[in-house]
Amino acid sequence: MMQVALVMGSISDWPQVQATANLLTDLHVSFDKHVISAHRMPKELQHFGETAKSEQYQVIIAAAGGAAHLPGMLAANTTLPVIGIPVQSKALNGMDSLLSIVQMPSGVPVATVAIGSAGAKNAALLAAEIIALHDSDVDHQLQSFRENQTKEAIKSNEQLQ
Ligand code: RP5
Repeated sequence: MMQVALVMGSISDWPQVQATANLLTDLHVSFDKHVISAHRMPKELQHFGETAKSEQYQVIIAAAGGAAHLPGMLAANTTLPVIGIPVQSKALNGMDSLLSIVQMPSGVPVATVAIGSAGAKNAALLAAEIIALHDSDVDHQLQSFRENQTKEAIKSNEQLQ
């Protein structure tokens, strides 16, 4: 029983999604990984969305590039929170992915993070913040993450000398 389903539209997305997986691990969030292509595996996509709640997932993170239907179609098939990562595509540098994911019409939300590396990390942090509402260990890891980040930012002043 995993807390988060980490789904990507293609194995070609994995190099970008790896940052999400690494941070989820650091934050003690349990997850499993899936390639589900919206256009190549439409039946599997529907099944995954429909059964995600009974599989006991609490959050779905979905990364996709180009005409990125995956996060929206997963969201259409579940009421679990879905976080969408716009993969940085080659042709349009991820603007296509971003607009496809963020512009969900009213009624079916996808929490969309930034294109590429920042978004991949923030997706993990946002998922962890949701999980932390009911998981004190994850909450503690998030507090430590923030404290370290602040310390490093303050310490970076030393580089100015
Ligand atoms: C999307 O199409 C995937 O999320 C990927 O970003 C993009 C290209 O996929 P491949 O043709 O590399 O499999 O579905």
